[in-house]
Amino acid sequence: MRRKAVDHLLECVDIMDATGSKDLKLWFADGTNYPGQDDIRARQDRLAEGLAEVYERLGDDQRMLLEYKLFEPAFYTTDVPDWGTAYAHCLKLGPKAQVVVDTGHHAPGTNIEFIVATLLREAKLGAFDFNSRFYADDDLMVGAADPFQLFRIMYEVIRGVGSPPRWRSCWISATTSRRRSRRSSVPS
Ligand SMILES: [Mn+2]
Repeated sequence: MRRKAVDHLLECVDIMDATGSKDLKLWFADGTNYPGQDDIRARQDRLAEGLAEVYERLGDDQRMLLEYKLFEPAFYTTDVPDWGTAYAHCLKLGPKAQVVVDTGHHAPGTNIEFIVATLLREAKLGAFDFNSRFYADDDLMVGAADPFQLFRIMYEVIRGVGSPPRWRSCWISATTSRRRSRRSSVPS
């Protein structure tokens, strides 16, 4: 099963080559629902191993973008639950690996602009998914729940873009989500 999953990602890079796509954006739904269901550390080892194989396959002008989410569909552990885990994997992989910040993927009260500022300082902010949330991963239009938070995030983005030299080596891609009236697939 793991082989199949990694091969799928490698095939994605083949398609990137064919289409001229630059970014392999990854969000993993994997996790566990109950303590003891699986070995947390071993899962991280397997994840790192798989990511490394795909990273090696990337071309010089291609990036791997790793997205994190606190929970859902798993409720106990998620393999990439937060920016720290995503950052640790990306740091180990190399400069072509960067973190995706989905603004709807944090615990209530999280200081997202601090995460943005920190990742920008480290040249590890690769992309945004601009969403908003009242409860969990609501996928509402960005700024819906807290417009001032969006302002604070953008303030850090503007500061980060204007602060060389480390920022020069990376750039941000962004997508915005619209609320899906009825989800037919697992949200990312
Ligand atoms: Mn997302």
